[in-house]
Amino acid sequence: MMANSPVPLSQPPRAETSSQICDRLWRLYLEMLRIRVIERRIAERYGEKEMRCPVHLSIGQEAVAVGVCAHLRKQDKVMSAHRSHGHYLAKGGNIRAMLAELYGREAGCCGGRGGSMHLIDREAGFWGAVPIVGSTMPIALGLALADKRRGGDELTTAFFGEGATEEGVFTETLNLACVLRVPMLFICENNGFSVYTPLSLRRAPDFEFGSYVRSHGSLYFSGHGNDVEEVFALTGQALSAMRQDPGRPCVVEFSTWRYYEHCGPGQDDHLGYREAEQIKHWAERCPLAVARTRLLALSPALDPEMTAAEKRYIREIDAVIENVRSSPMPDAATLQRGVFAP
Ligand SMILES: Cc1ncc(C[n+]2csc(CCOP(=O)(O)OP(=O)(O)O)c2C)c(N)n1
Repeated sequence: MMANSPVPLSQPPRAETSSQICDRLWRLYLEMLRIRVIERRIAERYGEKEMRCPVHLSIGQEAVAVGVCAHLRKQDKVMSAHRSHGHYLAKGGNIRAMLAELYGREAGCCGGRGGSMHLIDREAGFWGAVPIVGSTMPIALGLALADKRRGGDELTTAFFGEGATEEGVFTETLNLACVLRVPMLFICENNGFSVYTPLSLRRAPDFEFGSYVRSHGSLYFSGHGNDVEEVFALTGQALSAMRQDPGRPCVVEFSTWRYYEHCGPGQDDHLGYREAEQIKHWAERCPLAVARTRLLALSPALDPEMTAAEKRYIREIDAVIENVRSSPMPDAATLQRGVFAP
């Protein structure tokens, strides 16, 4: 499991052999494949109307979740937003608790009350997904600040889309992190759209996100989010820059693309809000296909192993789904649990 990497953040990376590089890419690929298979199954079974919550699939964006989380230890903390399945899984979140949550079961990670947008697995260091756009960031900053005050060495990472950076709370959180010198990692997944609205209608043509971030006093990196090796390498650079400048937060922006509709199990390119050329551009850059091509060039013998791994993940997710479907619904007597308002 990539999420529990034995390499502490405090150690700089060593020079690697090509077999180590191939081995790492293989593990990154497998983790992306696992997430893809799980989300594809969610999409395929959604029409049965047993998952009664909205789903925001991250199909197409797996490389960011996997490449970033591969650097994190179990005790490092991650928070996410409405599109959180990939982050939860890449951080080592319990798959049965996630599926049970989507199916509204008692065994769900929120007791079946939250659904897809409220995942949490603190044991795995996944401190929660919050679907109020942008609101994850100050909570994550609070976690990071608490760790800093306790003298801990845990790293807190917040994943969010570029739409969240248009909320005032992004500026407030980033500013406070810089002022209080809290070394938090902000990972922005820029898929170009806030629901149906492209960036070109949301930012002035000369708006420069990196300069904006840096002007607060934060570190900033950007790169291709559909290349898992680049995500891994860039995150490594970001962490190393943070180590060299203790107390400085860092924003890393990755370009990427969601292949499915904003919310739901289908595709919606027929609606015409994304240009055919963009769709083609990103279809040719599927993060799994990019990694697969590179892996096969390094080691053609992996081809049958890829097929076998996919079949294994499908069997595993199907078994989890059947187990979850036969598990109990929450007891109606507990309906008010967690309700604080009168
Ligand atoms: C404060 C707030 N405003 C609006 C919404 C409705 N909404 C849900 S997702 C979304 C788009 C978010 O875009 P982005 O942050 O880029 O993430 P993406 O969906 O592209 O992954 C919006 C506007 C919300 N959930 N919360």
